[in-house]
Amino acid sequence: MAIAIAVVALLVATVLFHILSPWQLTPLASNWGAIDGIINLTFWVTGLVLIAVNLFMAWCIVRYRYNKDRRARYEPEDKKLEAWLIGLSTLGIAALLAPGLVVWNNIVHAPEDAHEVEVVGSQWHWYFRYPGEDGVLGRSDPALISDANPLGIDPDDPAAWDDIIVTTPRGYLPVDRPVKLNLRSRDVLHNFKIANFRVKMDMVPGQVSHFWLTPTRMGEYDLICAQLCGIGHFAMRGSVRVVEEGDYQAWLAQQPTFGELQSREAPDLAAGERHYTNCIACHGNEGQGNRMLNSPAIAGMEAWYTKRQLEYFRNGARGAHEDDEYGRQMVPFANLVSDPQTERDLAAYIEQLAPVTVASTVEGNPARGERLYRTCGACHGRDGQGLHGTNAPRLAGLDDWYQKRQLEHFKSGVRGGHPDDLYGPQMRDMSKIIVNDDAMRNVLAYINTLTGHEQDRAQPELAGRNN
Ligand code: HEC
Ligand code: HEC
Ligand SMILES: [Cu+2]
Repeated sequence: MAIAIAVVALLVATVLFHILSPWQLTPLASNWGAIDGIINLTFWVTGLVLIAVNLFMAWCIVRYRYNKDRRARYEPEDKKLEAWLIGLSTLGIAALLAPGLVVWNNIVHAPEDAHEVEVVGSQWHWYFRYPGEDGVLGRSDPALISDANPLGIDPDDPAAWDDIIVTTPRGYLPVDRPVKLNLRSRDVLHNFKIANFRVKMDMVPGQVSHFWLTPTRMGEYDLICAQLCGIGHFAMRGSVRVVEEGDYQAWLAQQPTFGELQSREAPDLAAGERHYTNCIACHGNEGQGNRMLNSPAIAGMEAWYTKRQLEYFRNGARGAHEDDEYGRQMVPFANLVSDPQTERDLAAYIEQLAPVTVASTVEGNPARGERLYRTCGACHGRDGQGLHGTNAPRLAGLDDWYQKRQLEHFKSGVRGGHPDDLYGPQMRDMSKIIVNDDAMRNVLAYINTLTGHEQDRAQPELAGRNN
């Protein structure tokens, strides 16, 4: 009897938990209410079976409890009962699966009037491509992927030149317009998932998978990767903002086209050198840095990273936090170089300065640091050389006192916490694996031993195709 009561009590608790649980579906923001319908149907079918089976079990425990006058009979065959059981389970399972087939069929067949957008997954970032004025996405080929052409777009296809390339993990979609999403991957399996849209889909290297939806609700939605895709998987986050058509067009107009990116003039190093005179006072005439002025060595810093930081100093994503007294010093100087051509020239000049050997100021155990650095190396490169593919800068040749300050700032949110900071949040998550001062000293002591000479070995599939 006690067991029967326990079974029923457990059943009641389970059902109540389902109804009262704080973990419910996020608000629906697409036309795929049908998915919610299927989820509900699944809950109803499995829920009714759960209730029936448990009540039956409790009833059996009471009805057939031990009685010394009763003898059990062995009855292995009961055709009628079996027919009933098979019939009912068939119905239940068909009810579970059949509507899914219909909905799936809808999800992968975009309506005629859907516009196309491409999303590309990469360890551990998202890229977007919009078709431009002709409404057609140009051809792409993974073999064409390079630093200057991160999505491997085919320059020989005239339809590609007006394609709009978004390299930040933040895309836009217009509200109430059906969109067909074409999904690609640059490296391994990823999965495009926005919980509010309800649908998700794998991104398979070498293939284009697709589905469609109509965003129905304005707002910004978290985009996550739902496929365990390597060490930084959890940091692979982005967002999609659903806005009015007008805001969408205005945003698109601000993004560069593939043609613009390809035809940019080569940077002018002499002009870069002239602009660099503004920086010498703090960063030194050879970019060697100056500890007294808290200014790090920047010689050899990758141009893409320098440009990103200067932009962050200007738009407040870096250096605006009230506790960022050193970052704040950079803001006026970043403002000096807001012209895109000036910034390109200057960044190119800094990149070709020979990296300096920095003096080590921390004492730690490099052997221990090496273990911890294996995780860092997945993004920053095994030799600390920096990997453009993962958007993580060079660490070799960067002063340890400066790195320590940055890591502490990432941990406390002084850096990487601003809503306009698109790459810092990843490093914020990662800084938390440095659990204490010892770990900090050890990993920095190890980074001090790195030369940064090694080429992009952590991503051979990208490096091999650069030429
Ligand atoms: C008044 C001194 C000063 C001047 C002048 C100055 N900087 Fe800086 N810069 C700093 C400081 C201090 C930091 C470190 C900020 C921090 O700790 O977050 C820095 C950081 C940077 C960074 C970020 C480095 C990294 O590894 O993320 C870049 C890039 C940079 N400066 C470029 C420049 C350029 C280009 C100029 C000239 C246009 C310039 N700086 C002029 C003081 C200066
Ligand atoms: C998932 C990828 C990833 C991993 C793993 C990772 N980082 Fe980073 N890290 C980044 C990115 C991206 C940035 C650039 C952030 C930005 O642009 O502001 C960065 C920036 C940094 C910076 C600031 C560099 C500068 O010039 O200011 C330091 C220092 C750093 N990382 C150290 C580490 C250490 C140490 C580890 C291991 C404990 C680590 N990172 C692991 C992605 C990663
Ligand atoms: Cu992924």
